[in-house]
Amino acid sequence: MRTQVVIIGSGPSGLLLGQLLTGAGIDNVILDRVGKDYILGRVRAGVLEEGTVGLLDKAGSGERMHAEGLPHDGFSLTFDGRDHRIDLFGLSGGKRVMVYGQTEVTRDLMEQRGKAGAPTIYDATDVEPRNFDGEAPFVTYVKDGVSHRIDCDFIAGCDGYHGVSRRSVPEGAIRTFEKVYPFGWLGVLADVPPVDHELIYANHPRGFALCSMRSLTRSRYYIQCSLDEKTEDWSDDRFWDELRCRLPAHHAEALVTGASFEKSIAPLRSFVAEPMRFGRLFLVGDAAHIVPPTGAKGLNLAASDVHYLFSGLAEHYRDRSDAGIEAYSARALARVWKAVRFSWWMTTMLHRFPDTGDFGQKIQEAELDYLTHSRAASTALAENYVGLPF
Ligand code: FAS
Ligand code: PHB
Repeated sequence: MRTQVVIIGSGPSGLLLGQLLTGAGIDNVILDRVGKDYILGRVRAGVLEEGTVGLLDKAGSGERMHAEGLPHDGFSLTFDGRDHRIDLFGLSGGKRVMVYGQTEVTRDLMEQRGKAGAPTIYDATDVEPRNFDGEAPFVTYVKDGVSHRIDCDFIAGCDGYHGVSRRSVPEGAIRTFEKVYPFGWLGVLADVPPVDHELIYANHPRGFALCSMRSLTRSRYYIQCSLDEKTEDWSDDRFWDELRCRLPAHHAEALVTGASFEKSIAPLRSFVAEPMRFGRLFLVGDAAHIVPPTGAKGLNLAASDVHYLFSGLAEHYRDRSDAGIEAYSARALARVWKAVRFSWWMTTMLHRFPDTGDFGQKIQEAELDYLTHSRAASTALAENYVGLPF
């Protein structure tokens, strides 16, 4: 088989890139090692920046998002029993975020790809990007016990943190930067109305908590937990009691609880691989970088990578120019590092760190007090949260 671009990974990165390429008449094949249902079963991001919304519209996948998504103009920070709203819309010059789950984004993109008749090969094992430092790259894989090869012009490694693409790069050609946080997030999904009309990020001496949502009848909650915690040790009642302890009284009293239907623990790390291009192989999204979800940047960074790579590939085929491809890594990393910084800053400000003790808690409360009483500081928070320009 031959195509113009092979995309490894059918998550948001791969599907969004595939949709944009197909729309531009650039042939592409997506390979994934698992099936659709497994991918749709993963519960992840919930907040989309305007740039991401615009790309989904451009990909023809925005209709249900606009119909069912929830535009949010702000969120609350709670600390020391107080509640302070960050007016994203007012502070960012009229920008907002869209609350719409990654699962639904993925479902919409899969549906659009099916309608376009673009090929996706699921349950493809032993996927290997090859010869990408030459002019004739190709990808091999196994499907139902049969080995296959796809010759192509370019390979997009959209296969996430644990994927094969980054691992296929010669060790000396890549540099990685990493920070692992000494805690995780225990998250639940429940069909109960959200505790508030906007998100709540809570700093508390017992640990961080986040009140989010997927709709007006489905809530997503997180509490910071130690890395040795297990979901089986957390009954719903224990989770709801701990969440109440970390919220100001008026929110704790308003909390509607119920049976969770998803419960998981995610570790938190900051990770960046440089560069993001190796000949005709490009790393995209989580394959190249990971951020702690505190700043709601993971999925949105994947989208800006896709924007830069799609622009470069379109220029290559349309204008016979490789300027965009040559600039991909530097352009993407410039935005990635700003989001990595913001996500680290939000995480450091809101979570309980074992080794900083009471002094650390007082410093965090002083930073939050300054942040919520300084227009300059709140503006900086708002413009990062709604998303820096592509
Ligand atoms: P993905 O990991 O989503 O997709 C990669 C795809 O590649 C997968 O379908 C996988 O099956 C496939 N693949 C992997 N190896 C392969 C191989 N060898 N061969 C073929 N296919 C292969 N972000 C937020 O903004 N907010 C959040 O709250 C949030 N929560 C998260 C919780 C968890 C547990 C995780 C892991 C991430 C979370 N993220 C969050 C970040 C997440 O949303 C990512 O940024 C987003 O999924 C990135 O999308 P992709 O780059 O497409 O990678
Ligand atoms: C979510 O809804 O899953 C979510 C929202 C905001 C974040 C992280 C996760 O910062």
